[in-house]
Amino acid sequence: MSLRPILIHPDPRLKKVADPVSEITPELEKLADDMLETMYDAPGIGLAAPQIGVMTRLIVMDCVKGEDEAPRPMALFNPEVTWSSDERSTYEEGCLSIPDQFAEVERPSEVKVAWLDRHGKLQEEHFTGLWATCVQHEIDHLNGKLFIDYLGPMKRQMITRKMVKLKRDLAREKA
Ligand code: K2U
Ligand code: ZN
Repeated sequence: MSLRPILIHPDPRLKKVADPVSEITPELEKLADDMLETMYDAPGIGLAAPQIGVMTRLIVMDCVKGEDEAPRPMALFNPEVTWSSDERSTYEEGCLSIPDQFAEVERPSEVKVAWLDRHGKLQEEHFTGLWATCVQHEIDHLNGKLFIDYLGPMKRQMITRKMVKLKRDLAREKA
């Protein structure tokens, strides 16, 4: 397994719609393992393939909190929301592609998601709480949508300007 660099907004690849997976190959299984390693290292609780520049409909998650519960690494190929609750919840979201920026985002409190697992088997699960927020955040990444797209234009522009400066400063450090 290997750590993969995470793209920072603004980046055109983060705004593209990712391509569906036709079959689960060993290469895609390795990609999922690399994404889980990259996610845990960040650290994060979710990661979508476009965030490491791979335009494929694959997301990984592990929203288990605290040491007492066993981790639950998940890899979802071609994930789709099949049902969402009328009830909505607000969560202060962040994003590994928009470091150190947080804002409240309102989303359906619960969702049902169908996907292909790493064995090519169709799965469906009802997500609630942080898992529901995370899976919706990750599926948005597959459709080129970022959490800042739910904010007003002023706040979105302020965060984008901060990221442009961050990328300029990082580039200078490397030079
Ligand atoms: O997709 C990503 O960038 C990883 C996201 C996933 C996420 C965002 C908002 C709400 C839930 C999940 C995060 O950056 S992972 C970092 C994190 C950790 C704990 C709680 C919220 C965010
Ligand atoms: Zn994100």
